[in-house]
Amino acid sequence: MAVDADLRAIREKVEAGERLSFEDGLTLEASRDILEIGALANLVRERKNGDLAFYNVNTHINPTNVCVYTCDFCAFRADLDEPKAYVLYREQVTERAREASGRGATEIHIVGGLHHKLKLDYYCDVIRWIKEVDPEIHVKAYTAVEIEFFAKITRCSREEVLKRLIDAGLGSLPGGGAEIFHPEVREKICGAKASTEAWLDVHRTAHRLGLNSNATMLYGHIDGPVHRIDHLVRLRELQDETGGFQTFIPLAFHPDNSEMSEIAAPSGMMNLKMMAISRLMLDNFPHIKAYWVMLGIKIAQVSLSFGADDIDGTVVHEKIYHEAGAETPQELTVADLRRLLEEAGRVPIERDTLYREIRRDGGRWKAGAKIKTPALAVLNI
Ligand code: V47
Repeated sequence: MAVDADLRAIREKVEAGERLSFEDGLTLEASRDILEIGALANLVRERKNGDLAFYNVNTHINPTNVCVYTCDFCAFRADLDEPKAYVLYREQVTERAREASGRGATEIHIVGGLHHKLKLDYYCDVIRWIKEVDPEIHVKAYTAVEIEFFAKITRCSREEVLKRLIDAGLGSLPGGGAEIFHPEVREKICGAKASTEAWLDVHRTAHRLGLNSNATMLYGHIDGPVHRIDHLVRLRELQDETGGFQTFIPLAFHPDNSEMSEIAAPSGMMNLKMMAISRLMLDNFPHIKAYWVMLGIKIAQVSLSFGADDIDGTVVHEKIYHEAGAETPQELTVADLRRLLEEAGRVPIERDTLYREIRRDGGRWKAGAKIKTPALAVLNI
C-alpha cells in the first residue's frame, strides 16, 4: 500500500523529532494506513525505550462499588441498597494485602466507587491497613475523580486531601477518571463527576507535591477524532508544565452491562491505531501502556510494536473490566508476562511503580535505580 502524502509529511516530522500538531493528529486519525502509523509509533517507542518492555507484579483492590455517580460507561457501580453493593473493611483489605505481599507484589492499585456515606478517614485507612501489612509495597491509589470527591465531602482543598493521603502512605495516582475531556462527550457520559479542569488540576497539584501519576483516555463509545486528539493535546500541555506523568494508558470501551451496551466495542484495528496515535502525540510521556486486561492478551502483545512499552502487571483481582464483559483471565503469572514480551521481540524488565528495576533474591525484592532507557541515557540522567 502506498504511503499517503500527508503521512509522508508526518514521517518527516517524526524522524526529525518534531512535535506533531493538532492537525497532524487528525490526519493520523483519518488515515487507514495502520502499518505506517504503527511503524512511526514504533520508531518513537524504540527511540525512547529501545527494546525494553516493562511489567510489574501487582494486584488491584476496589474498596467499594457503591457510587454516587451514574456514568454511562460503568458496569461496576452499584446503588447503596443493591444486592451487589459491597464495602471492603479492615479484615478483607488486610487479607488482600497479605496475599499480594506473599506473592511478592510491589504495587497495589486502588480504584473504587464514590460512596454516599464513607468519610475520607476510611479511604486513608485503606492505605494504612495495606502499609501495616507491608510498608514496602507501593500504593497507587484513587483517581483524580475520587480525590475531587474527597475535597468536596471534606470541604478541603485538593492539596489538603492529597497531603492527608500521602501521610497515610499514598505513593502515586493512577490514571483513571479522565474518560474524554472534551465537553461535548464528557457532559453526556459522565457530566456529574469531576470536570476536565478539576481532573487536570488534581494531577497538577499531585505533581507539585512530588507524586507521579498516570493518565488514561476511554475511547470507542461516542467519541470522535476531534475529541480524542483534544484529550491527548490537553495531557501533553499539562505534562509540559509539570513533567509528573509517567505512563499513558488508552482504555478501550467495554460495553457489556453498561448504559451504552448497544455500542459495539472498538475493533482490534482501532485499538492498535489509538495506541500508535497516543505514542505519536504524547511525545513528552515516557511510557505508553497496553493494559492487557482491557485489550486482550493478543492485541496487547501486538501493541508492543505499535508504540507501547509496558503491559501492566499480574493484576489478579480486577472488577471494572470484567463486569463490563472483558474475557481476559483474572491473573497472568510472571512467566506468562515475560513470555508474552519475549515473543514480541522485546526484553522483559520487571519495574516498580516508579520505573525502577526490581531485583529478586528468593522471596524478597529490592528496587534498584531508575531504569536507564535510551532517552534517559542520552540526557545522562
Ligand atoms: O476510570 C470504566 C475505565 C478506568 C469501563 O494508572 C472502563 O496504571 C472501558 O484507570 N469499559 C479505571 N473502560 C481503570 C484505570 C487504569 C487501569 C489500568 C492501569 C491504570 C494505571 C489505570 O476504567 C475508569 C474508566 O475510565 N472504565 N468502565 C468500561 N465499561
